[in-house]
Amino acid sequence: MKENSFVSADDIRSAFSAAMSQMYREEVPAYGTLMELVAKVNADTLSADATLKERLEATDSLDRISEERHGAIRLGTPAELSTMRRVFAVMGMYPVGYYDLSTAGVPVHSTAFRPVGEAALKRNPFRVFTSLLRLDLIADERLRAEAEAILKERRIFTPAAIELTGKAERDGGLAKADADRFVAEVLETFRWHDKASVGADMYERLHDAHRLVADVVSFKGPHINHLTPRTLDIDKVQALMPEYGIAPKAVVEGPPTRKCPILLRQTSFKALEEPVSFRDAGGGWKAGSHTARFGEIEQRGLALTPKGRGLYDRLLEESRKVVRPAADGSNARAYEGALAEAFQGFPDSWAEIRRAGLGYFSYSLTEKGRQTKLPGRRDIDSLIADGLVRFDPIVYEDFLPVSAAGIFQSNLGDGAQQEFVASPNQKRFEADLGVAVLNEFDHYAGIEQASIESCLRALTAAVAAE
Ligand code: OOG
Ligand code: NI
Repeated sequence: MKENSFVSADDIRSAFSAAMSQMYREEVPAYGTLMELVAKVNADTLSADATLKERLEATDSLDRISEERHGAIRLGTPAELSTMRRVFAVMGMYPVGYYDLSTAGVPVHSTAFRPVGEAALKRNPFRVFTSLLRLDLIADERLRAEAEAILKERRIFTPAAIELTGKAERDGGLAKADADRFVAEVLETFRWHDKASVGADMYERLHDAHRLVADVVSFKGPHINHLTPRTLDIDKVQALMPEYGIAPKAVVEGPPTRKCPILLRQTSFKALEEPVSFRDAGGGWKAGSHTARFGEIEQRGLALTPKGRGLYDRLLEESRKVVRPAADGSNARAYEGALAEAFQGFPDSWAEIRRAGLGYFSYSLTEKGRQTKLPGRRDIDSLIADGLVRFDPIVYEDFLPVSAAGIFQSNLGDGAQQEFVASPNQKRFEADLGVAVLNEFDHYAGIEQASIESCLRALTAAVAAE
């Protein structure tokens, strides 16, 4: 009885995503401009491409596009990460995937909190790329100890956010008034603070160790550092950004332009230098600045199987052996050329990709399939050949480590390039998180399999019902 009065986790997530978008629009006006540009390009793309529109409608995913965004935060301690996990769970967001960014010279490792399961994703696919700072990668032991001591003292969640999270866990959900309060309280964790919690000297020392260390340690909380809308044509948005007064990063990360989009393509505009003040010895404030918040857009395509991902990784590496994109954009055209050349090796029609087992697809009955009754089960390929079943790409909901590294780097500036010994430590991350992360491939395979089962059931159930 009681459960009926709970707001669903999906609705809480939707409300939270909308509140976050509103807050970021007020805090970073360029984000609002980007949202307008993306909405325009998406509308133009849909009116020019009837097949795409029909496909999105048929798979019930047209509505989610304009609602769709991801954000990113960087946390300082294991305790913050495990509490964040509990908070996101109230919104139906679970940790999927492990990303090691030490290889790219960024002292963090990460996961993405996101909805899992088709229905939840369709309702609202809001995701948060969540990184945990790795002080173990910082060489200066004294600084490391000082940073740890500072982080240990801070409280990134309001008491009410913690209390409501506990209540949701105990009762199995939140009623309307509590859910509203939960959204408002949790939003506080993501808010920008223009007063640092350290002095300018300490900030400088942290900054010298790595700009990211300063970003995490110097502030009261893990301000949201970008929110990323989903576009249906990233090349067009990239080309139009300067007209809207936004300077894009040199190259689009991820696969090249293709007829059939795969995985994820992303581009961003550089982080803004914003005024902040630091504590001074006399108890007053000293003016300074900090650079952390930026804008990003992304185009999502087909989720790849381990075989398809293997091919993607190999082709990407091949192209980067030919040209490594420079941050200043000086070799951007050459890089795009090398990328397009390398990806000749990746089939560019849905049918070929499916036949080669490179991607995950969702299967559904065609009109003819709905009129048909079969005496027994048949294999899916022959049902497609007979026009009874159609297949549509399953959207990639996750992130790409090489792309994420490119996004981090473009926002850290060239001066921040640093070498760390590659040291993925998923076990440590999961111990800090308090659970194992979900495996993304299992998840897509499950959605694909369920869609096949449901086609077969419907085709044979028609007979049973006769
Ligand atoms: C996260 C960068 C990664 C993406 O979309 O790959 C990311 C960060 O800068 O904190 O958001
Ligand atoms: Ni991002």
